[in-house]
Amino acid sequence: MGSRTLHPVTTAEAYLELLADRGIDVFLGNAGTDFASLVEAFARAEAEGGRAPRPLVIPHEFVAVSMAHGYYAAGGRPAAVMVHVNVGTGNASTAIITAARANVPILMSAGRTPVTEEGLPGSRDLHIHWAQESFDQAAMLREYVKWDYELRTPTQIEAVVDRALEVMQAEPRGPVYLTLPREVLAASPGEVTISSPARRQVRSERFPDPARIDEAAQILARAEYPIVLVSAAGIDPRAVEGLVTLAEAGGIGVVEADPIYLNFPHRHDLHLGYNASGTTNPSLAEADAVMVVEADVPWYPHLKKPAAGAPIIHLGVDPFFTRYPMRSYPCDVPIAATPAVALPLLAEAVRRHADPKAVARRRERLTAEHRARHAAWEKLALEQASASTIGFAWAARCLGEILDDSTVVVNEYPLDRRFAAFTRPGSYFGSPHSSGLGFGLGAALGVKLARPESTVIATVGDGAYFFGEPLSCLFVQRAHRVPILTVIFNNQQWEAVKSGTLAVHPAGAARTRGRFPLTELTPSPRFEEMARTVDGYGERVEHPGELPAALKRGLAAVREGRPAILNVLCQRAV
Ligand SMILES: Cc1ncc(C[n+]2csc(CCOP(=O)(O)OP(=O)(O)O)c2C)c(N)n1
Ligand SMILES: [Mg+2]
Repeated sequence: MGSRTLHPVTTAEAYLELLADRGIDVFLGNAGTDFASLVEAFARAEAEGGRAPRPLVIPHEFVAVSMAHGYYAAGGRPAAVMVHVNVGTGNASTAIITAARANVPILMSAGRTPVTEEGLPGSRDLHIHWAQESFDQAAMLREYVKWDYELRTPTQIEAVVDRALEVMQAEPRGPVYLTLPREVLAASPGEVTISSPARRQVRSERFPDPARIDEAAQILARAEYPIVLVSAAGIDPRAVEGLVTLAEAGGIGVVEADPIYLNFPHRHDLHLGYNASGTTNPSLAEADAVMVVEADVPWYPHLKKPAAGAPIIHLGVDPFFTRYPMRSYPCDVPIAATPAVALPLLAEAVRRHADPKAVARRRERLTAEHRARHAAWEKLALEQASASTIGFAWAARCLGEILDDSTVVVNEYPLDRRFAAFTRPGSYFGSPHSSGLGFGLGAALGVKLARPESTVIATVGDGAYFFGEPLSCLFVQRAHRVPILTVIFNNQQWEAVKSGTLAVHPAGAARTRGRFPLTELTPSPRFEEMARTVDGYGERVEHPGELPAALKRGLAAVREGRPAILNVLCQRAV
């Protein structure tokens, strides 16, 4: 077994070497005085060719964590984030909630105010060092991280880093939180011998219980109208392939239930739509067998449910979503397994149990449904082409038209997948269901960082744009050379809040008076002018016919390396 001996001047240096040794290649930092020895260690690594992750300065913590999220989702490699003590942790917390609910591993860390008031290298030397102390700094994030710990002594550095990386990457994955006190970072650990490569491998696929696979296969094979509801399996491209194999083996329709990845190709004949409970998905109530695949919210019981007699199968690494306080979906057959592993096995079992004639009959019926639904969506989008203002369906369709093999879309809210045909695994990233607004911009930068060869488009509502710390994101695009095209679907309001009001009070005063206090975002800023602050490209688009060419101009700018913003003035649906 290999080992390496490090000769760090400080613990901070040993920490960075360890991160690099363990494959952490980016360090997204939002620094304060707690970073003293890390800044010094990065400078020494730069000067002396030492090993360290690439340091990127990120002007807002929320953006840093969102970037780490996108970086992992698009590239499969976790990043390290470090923020300034308790105050930086506060700013990062929304993005940590998002990563937790999406099972995205992030090595989240923060400094700790110096413990000692005098006497040690790094002891308190500013007013903030008293006021920034917390009794329990990790308490702020404890509900949303899988593990938290404080590095108390340099001796523990390897064990602590390895424990953090191990826990965050064990299934179900998620962020961890490590606090690093200033004196410990500044201390001289002497010679440090570490095992290298690390002997803490975690990758181990979860195989399903064969009896449950057989049970599920019999249910799916015998049903007349079986459907799959899937939200998040597509983070693993193998799962997309597995789902196609299963659907074809059994003549099973697939609905992407509020998808946060591309789970199933849009144009596949067995794709039945995008929303489990809404009017856009009549399948749910008709289905006589339902399989839920990595979907925390497969349907909304308050609005629509599967038929009472339909057996329900749940497949996922944690099909019970054990970190959710309350969730009561019926589950007749649980399959706790990695979808990419379980789906081909299930397809095989379905093939064994199914009558090929029945499969062909189901496929025919589903294909007809698929075509009818797609034709209706196409009609709706095209009707908006000649409207006087830009509708969301038309905007989504125009965007769909410019997608090519190198384009990746990160969507926060407005892009309706019915109108934009995504087909490639890894080409679409949506906002996780905890919906801490602002995720999209930072996540898109993380995607670009992970896949520099891709053209990345962030689609956001005007509301989401405000939340995303847009100036920080523009800074990052230019400073770290990760330009993206941002398309703002600007309806000058928080339409979701209006719709929510109408859903609860369909005949209330807000509706009858046509007044929705706390939802208006007027007068709307000239968002496109933000691009000028970083020598980027900005354009305002108001008419449906102008949108295709404007998107092309935006793409051309971003492919030249300039951040681009399209402020698309959209029609209000409510
Ligand atoms: C941090 C945070 N604050 C508030 C909300 C509540 N919220 C959900 S959707 C929404 C409006 C989003 O506005 P926009 O992006 O313009 O999309 P639209 O609703 O107009 O389509 C708000 C405020 C949230 N999800 N997250
Ligand atoms: Mg809006």
